[in-house]
Amino acid sequence: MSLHKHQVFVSSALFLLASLQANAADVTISVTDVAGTALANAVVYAEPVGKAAPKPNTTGMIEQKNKQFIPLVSVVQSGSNINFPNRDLVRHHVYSFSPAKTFELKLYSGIPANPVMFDKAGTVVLGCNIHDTMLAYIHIVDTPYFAKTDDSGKAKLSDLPAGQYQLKVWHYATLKENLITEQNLNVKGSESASFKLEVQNK
Ligand SMILES: [Cu+2]
Repeated sequence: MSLHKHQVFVSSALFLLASLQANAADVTISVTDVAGTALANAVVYAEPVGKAAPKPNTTGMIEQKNKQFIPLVSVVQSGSNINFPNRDLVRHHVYSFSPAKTFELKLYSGIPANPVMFDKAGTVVLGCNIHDTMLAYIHIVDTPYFAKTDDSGKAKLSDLPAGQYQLKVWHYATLKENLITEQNLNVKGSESASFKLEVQNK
């Protein structure tokens, strides 16, 4: 191998390494309450600064089972569809009065013919006209980079391209309703971040 070819090989390898790192940046986020107790079901998401986010092409699902919505908290990118299959023998009447999406699926069994499109960022609170205790939340975000914290209060955003983001968190039980807490995030390699939220006792 000539010196010239060798240099080309080395710089290609470095370039490949750099792009692998740039494409594989994971961000680990930890969410607790002010006392330091892990908070599950927090929605965390990273909005690219100064760049349009890639568009979604996903259909989610919120089931009704044993007179409960499953899951309690969903997060989708704006422009996503959600199906609302009823797995119970009783009929449900799903509705939302939330400004981010006002809709109703009148008394039905089985699977509705069409999913519902959520095209605006914000929070949607779901209820059932027949069963007052049924409650669920959909947080709609303008980015494909989102996750929910698990029981240990941890979430991971995978494969973020390098760059600047606004990292945001939302939890349904924050003292101030619909409070979104945010911090700057500069993704260079794998990163971590943490949030402490004021939530109501549950
Ligand atoms: Cu119901």
